[in-house]
Amino acid sequence: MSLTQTQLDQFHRDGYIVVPDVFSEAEMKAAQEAMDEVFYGKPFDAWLAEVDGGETASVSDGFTTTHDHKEGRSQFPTGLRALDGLVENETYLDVFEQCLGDRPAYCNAHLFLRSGPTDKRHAEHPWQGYHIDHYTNCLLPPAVQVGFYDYINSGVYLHDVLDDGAPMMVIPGSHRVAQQVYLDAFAQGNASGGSIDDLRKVGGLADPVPQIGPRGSAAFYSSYTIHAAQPFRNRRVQRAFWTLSLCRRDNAGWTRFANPFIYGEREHMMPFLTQTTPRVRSVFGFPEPGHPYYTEETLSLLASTIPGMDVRPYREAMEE
Ligand SMILES: O=C(O)CCC(=O)C(=O)O
Ligand SMILES: [Fe+2]
Repeated sequence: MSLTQTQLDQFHRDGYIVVPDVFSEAEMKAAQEAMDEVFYGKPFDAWLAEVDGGETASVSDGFTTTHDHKEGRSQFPTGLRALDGLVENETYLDVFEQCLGDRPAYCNAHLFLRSGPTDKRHAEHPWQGYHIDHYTNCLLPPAVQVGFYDYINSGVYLHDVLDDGAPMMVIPGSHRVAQQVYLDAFAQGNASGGSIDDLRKVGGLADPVPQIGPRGSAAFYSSYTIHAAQPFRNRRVQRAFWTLSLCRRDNAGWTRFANPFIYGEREHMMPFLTQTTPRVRSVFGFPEPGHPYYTEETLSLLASTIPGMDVRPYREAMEE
């Protein structure tokens, strides 16, 4: 099974799709047990019972770039077959390939956990926290075209994700207007890097939709798609995702150069990339001056997202 034309059209229109039945019940059960072991050192229910019994709830939510917990490791590969083996699912890879329109190349992958009892991984207000994930793997702000410079993030649902279990909030169609949204937001002082400070000040977007889905689904979304975390209404559940990001292979030099250089090494790499020459930046995957990626809009966004970077050589080559 891979996407029907209708599903593929939906992905291109909305910037995301949740595909059911990509993984089997048995695969998800084994993966969830392994993931519980990595984060809690025991099944979630056993951990929840301890929390109910008054023990201190302690779990490393979300992910970090050097994620070796005392219980296990959450960056790919974890060393646990029930988790690492999910990448071999042919349907899953087919869907990536269809959505990307090219054979895929690896950006990054990790376990992503939000645990109801302890979760703080959301903004205070529903209009806060909207962002694109693009800068996790790529330093090049959104181009006006979609489907070439963006990449695809995916989350595999190890269990049912219901409305009260903090499904991700996604804005349909936002990937197609991400460039303009960020240009406007920076002009209004309403953006910090990849984040929009106040969604209410952004006009013309559709209402956010919760990305619910049954166990065994896989969600796919463009790295330009604007989304946010929301709080758990039911704090007695967790949200356990196995995640993977892949980009187009013909564009991997640009879209994945951030990893590992700015994923785990960001604090060291960013000052260097900001100061260095266009020629050296191109060694790290930036398109060279004169490349059609550079426009007034992308240069404006680059100046906003990499403060201190001298964009003049790129502008001069554009004007030639
Ligand atoms: O999975 C969620 O609830 C949203 C989290 C998110 O957007 C992120 O960590 O980038
Ligand atoms: Fe995100």
